[in-house]
Amino acid sequence: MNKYIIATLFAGLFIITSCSSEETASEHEFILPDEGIEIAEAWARPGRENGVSAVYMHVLNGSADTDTLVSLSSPSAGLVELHETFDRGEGMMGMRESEEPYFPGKSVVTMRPGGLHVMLMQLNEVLTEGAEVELNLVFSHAGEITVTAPVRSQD
Ligand SMILES: [Cu+2]
Repeated sequence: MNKYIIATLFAGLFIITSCSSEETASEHEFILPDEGIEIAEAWARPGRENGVSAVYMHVLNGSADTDTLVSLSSPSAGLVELHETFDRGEGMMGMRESEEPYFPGKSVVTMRPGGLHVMLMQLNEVLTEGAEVELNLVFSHAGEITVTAPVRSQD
């Protein structure tokens, strides 16, 4: 093996490792379903009664087409919305309802703290660590999916 080949191998290795950002790394941890949508590793934050919580998860769309999240509900919350986090400027972060509830085909969308999340509002029960929250997601193609998310304080 001459010096040129070794240098090329190292360069290739560097490109591979530098490309594996958090987002692409999580895509490779999951095997997409043959069709439709699967939810992986859902979890929820603790919350007080009448307060709020957030649910995070990986949405695996195995279908070739983009799917749209058309409705969200939970027996534990009066109001459930898909939220996105945005930069309000001056170091302040805000969140608002996502106007693009789209999940591209053959890909994984990750909901995580500081990013996209399902917001539970008007909680009708206390969500303590170790409890579980049921969440119903309705997609235009994949239909209704019910997820049981364990409550924990850290991701
Ligand atoms: Cu939110």
